[in-house]
Amino acid sequence: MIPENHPRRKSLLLRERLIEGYKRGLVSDEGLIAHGRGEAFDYLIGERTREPAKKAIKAAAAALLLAKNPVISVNGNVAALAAESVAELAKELNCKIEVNLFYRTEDRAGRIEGHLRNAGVEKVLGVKDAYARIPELFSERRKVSVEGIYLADCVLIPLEDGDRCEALVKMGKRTIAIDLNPLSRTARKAHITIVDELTRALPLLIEEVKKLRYKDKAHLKSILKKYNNKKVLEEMRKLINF
Ligand code: PTJ
Repeated sequence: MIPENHPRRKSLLLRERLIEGYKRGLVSDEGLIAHGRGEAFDYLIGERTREPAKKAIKAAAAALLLAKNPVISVNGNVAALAAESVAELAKELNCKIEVNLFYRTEDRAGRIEGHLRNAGVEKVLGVKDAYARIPELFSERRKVSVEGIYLADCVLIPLEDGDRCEALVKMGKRTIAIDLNPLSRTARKAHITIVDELTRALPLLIEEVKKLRYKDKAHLKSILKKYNNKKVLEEMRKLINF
């Protein structure tokens, strides 16, 4: 039992959600460790959404609204922590959702699909249809759906590894990362990097999509033109004070 007034209650509840997902076979063993790394960075950024992340969230919303074929990539941690927000964001954008796992097993992919369906997602790609391959990538993450990530022009990649992020960029896709580590290769390679905790960032991204939805394309393009990911990462790094 976590006391109501515990100063780090939210963080501890998130940990419990991840462990619950682990017990249900959604999260890999390694996913627990990856979460710990995220927690450490979140502690350093003050466990709140900082200004540079808000700029990245706005740019991400603009990019997703401008995309012709956006896809949200979901791994075990993302499914366990934020299935409902992923479902809501996909609905707002009318975009596809694809399961893509680093430590891929067909059993876990199937469980994640079921979990996403329970959260309201009608169609989940990347489970039975991951026949296409991302070139020059050798991890299990190379396996993608033609209908989804393979043909997407914009991919939201929360908690990604650097190799695949780089490969997606090379394929000409606009990539939007959510990663608490501003120093990671994913953070540096993505076009837009939201350095924030996933379950805080997604609701803010949904709000921003709702706000920008009725703006014309020129307005959305001007947001992207003004956005500078390198600068945003540098601002985040300074906030952490490395
Ligand atoms: O489900 P699978 O098989 O695809 O595996 C998923 C993990 C996350 C285990 C896999 O992608 C992995 O090993 O990731 P990495 O390379 O450890 O990178 C995860 C990144 O996400 C790290 O930079 C963490 O700091 C960051 N991170 C962890 N938890 C969160 C986070 N960023 C935002 N929100 C979080 N909750």
